[in-house]
Amino acid sequence: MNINDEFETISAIATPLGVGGVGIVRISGNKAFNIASKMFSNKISEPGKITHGWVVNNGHKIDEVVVLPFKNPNSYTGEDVIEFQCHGGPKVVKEILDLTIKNGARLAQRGEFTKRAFLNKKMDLSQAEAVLDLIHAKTSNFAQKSANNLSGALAKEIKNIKSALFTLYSRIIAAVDFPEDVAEPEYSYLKSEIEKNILQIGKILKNANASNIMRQGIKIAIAGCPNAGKSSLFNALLNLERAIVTEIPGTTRDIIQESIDIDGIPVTLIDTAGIRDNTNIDKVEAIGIEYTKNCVENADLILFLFDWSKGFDENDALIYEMIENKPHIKIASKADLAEVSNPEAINISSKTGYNIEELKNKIKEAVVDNEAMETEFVTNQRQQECLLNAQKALKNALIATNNGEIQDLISIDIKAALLALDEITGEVITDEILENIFEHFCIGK
Ligand SMILES: Nc1nc2c(ncn2[C@@H]2O[C@H](COP(=O)(O)OP(=O)(O)OP(=O)(O)O)[C@@H](O)[C@H]2O)c(=O)[nH]1
Ligand SMILES: [Mg+2]
Repeated sequence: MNINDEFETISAIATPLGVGGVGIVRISGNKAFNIASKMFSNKISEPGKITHGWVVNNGHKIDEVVVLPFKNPNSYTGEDVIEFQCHGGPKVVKEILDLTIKNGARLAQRGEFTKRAFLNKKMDLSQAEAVLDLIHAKTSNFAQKSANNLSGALAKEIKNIKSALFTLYSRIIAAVDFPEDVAEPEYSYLKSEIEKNILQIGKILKNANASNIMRQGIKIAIAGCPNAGKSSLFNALLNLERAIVTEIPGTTRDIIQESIDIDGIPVTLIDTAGIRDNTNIDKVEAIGIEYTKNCVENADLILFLFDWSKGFDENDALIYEMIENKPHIKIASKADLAEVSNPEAINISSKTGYNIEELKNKIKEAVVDNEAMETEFVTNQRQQECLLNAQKALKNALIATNNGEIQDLISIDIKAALLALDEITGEVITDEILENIFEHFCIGK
C-alpha cells in the first residue's frame, strides 16, 4: 500500500496570521485536488501550472485567488498538494481554511507537512530539523548554516562515518560467518579505523556548543557603578540612541534590553541601573539595583564597566567582587578622557567609538570557539546526544580491541554506534522521538 493512502488529507494556513499582502492555505493528501475543486470557480489546471479564479462557497465569492497544484511525489510533502494564495487578511484566510475542512480535509497538526515529507522520504530527519532551524533562525549566519543542513551538509558527514563503520562491521561479520573463507581483519586495522571514526565524530561534536549558542542566543548584562558609561556603551553596541544618557548618576533605573547580532551570535543585551550603596537613594533606584543584581546573576556574560577617567575606586572594587567569579569582560570606559590606558581591561570610548569593534570580538571569543563557528553545518541537542552515544559505543569497541577480545564482541559495539548514527538521519526512530521533534514546529509547516 502506498504510504499516502494511510493518511488523511490535511490543511492549514501556511502564512503568519495577520494582515499581509498574501495569505496561503495549503492542502496535502490524496483528496487535495478533489477538495480544492469543490471550492474553486475554475477547473484546476495540470500540476505545476497556476490557475486564477475565485474561492466560492455555495455560490458566494469568498476571495480572488491563484491556485498552485503539485502532484505526488513532486511536492513538499511528497503527496498531492494544493496551495491557495489569497489576500492576506486573517478573516479571509480563515474562511478558506474552514472551507477546506468542510470539504473533507482535517486540520494539520504542528509540523505535519514536514513530518509527511520525512515519512515520504523527501528529506531525512536532519533536513526536517533544519527546516525548523531555518524558520526560527535569529541571525543570518545561523539561517545560512540551517540552509546547509537542509541541503544535506550534516547528513553527508554522518553518511561518511556510517559508511566507514559499515565496511568495518561487514568485514568482521564476514569472517565470523565464514571463518574458513574469510580472514579475520587485523586488530591493528580495527584499532586505527575505530580511532579514526571516534575522531571524526569528535570533529562534528566540536561545534555543539557554538550551534547551541547560535540557535538560542545569550544574555549579556552591562554592569558597573552609576555614571560608568553603561548606557552609552549599550547605545554604542546597538548603534542606536536607545537608553537615556545623562551626567547624573542614577539615570538608568529600569532594565532595558534589546537584541543584537554580534557576528552571528544572537545577543540579548541588557542595560542595568548602576549599583551603589542604597542608603542615600530613592525607592525607585533601590528597586532598580535589585533588578540589576538579579540580572547579573542570570546573565551568560557580564560586561563590567568602570569609569577609568576617574580611576578604579572602592565602589568599583565592591561591584567587581560580585562579578569576578562569573564569566565577564573588564572594561575601562571613557578612554578619550583617561590619561593612560588600563593594562588589565579593554579600554573603550563610547563617545569616539574607540575599541567598540574590538570589544565585539572579545565578546565573541568569550562565548564561542571561533573555529567551531566556521563549520558549514550545525547540530542540535538531539543530534549531539546521538553522536555522543555513537562515540561511547566506539570507545567501548576500542577498549575491546585493545584487550584483544573476540571480534564478534567488538562488532556489537560497532553496530550500536551505527544505530545511534541512524537516529540522526532518521533510519531508526521511535514515534515518541518523531512527535517530540515535530511538536516544535508551527501549524502549517
Ligand atoms: N567623554 C566621554 N564621556 C562618556 C563616555 N561614556 C559615557 N560618557 C558620559 O558619562 C556620563 C554617564 O554616562 P551613562 O552612559 O549615562 O552612564 P551609566 O553608567 O548608564 O549611568 P547610570 O545609568 O546613572 O548608572 C554621560 O554624561 C556620558 O555622556 C565616553 O566614552 N567618553
Ligand atoms: Mg545608564
